[in-house]
Amino acid sequence: MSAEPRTVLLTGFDPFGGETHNPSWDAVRQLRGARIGGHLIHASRIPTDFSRCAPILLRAIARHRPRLVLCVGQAGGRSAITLERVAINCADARIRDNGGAQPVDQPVIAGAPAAYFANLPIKAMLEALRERDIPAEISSSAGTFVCNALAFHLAHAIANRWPSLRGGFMHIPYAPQQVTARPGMPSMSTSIVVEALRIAVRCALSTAPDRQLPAVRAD
Ligand code: PCA
Repeated sequence: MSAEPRTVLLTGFDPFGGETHNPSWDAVRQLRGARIGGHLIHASRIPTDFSRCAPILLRAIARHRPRLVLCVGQAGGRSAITLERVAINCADARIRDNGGAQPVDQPVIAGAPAAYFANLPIKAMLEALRERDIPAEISSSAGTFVCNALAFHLAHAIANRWPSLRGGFMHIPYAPQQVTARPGMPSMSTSIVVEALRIAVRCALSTAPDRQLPAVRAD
């Protein structure tokens, strides 16, 4: 009998808000077909669109049956990799998504819980990144735009459909080429983000339960 293929699913987003690139997809796509911790990496590109993001994610999970899902998105203005602790059942968009929708104070999933915690070992991942000199923080808000919505859909699917799946969300800073005309705005090169993804995935696959460490980010 052949063993189940051991796989990890990484996702990144389409550009949005007038950008021509989204560094999350630029990083994630570089790991497609790689092996990390004995697992084959699948990569899915997710539209920055409230209504279209979840079906694409859920189809990719059903197809690849990963042990771990790490969704990645751009958080312009943040200076570090941020490991998201929580996803909330609220869509409140400052700008239109790529489909033209701009929900205001809507639930992501009507009737679902107010919030879910990521079931990843985020403190161990934080420590692993910082040990390798990659700036990283815990975040307790993924915002209320499409990234939070995708993180919420993922957590809801884990809670209801795939209880043995581990999954969560990582926000990354702008790439250097996005900040050339934004003086003072922090950025992180895609090669560092790719290295951070390798470290985070390897750590998440090999750590359970999480480490008990104080948070670094206060929000
Ligand atoms: N960042 C947005 C959505 C897509 C992305 O990369 C967010 O933080 O919600």
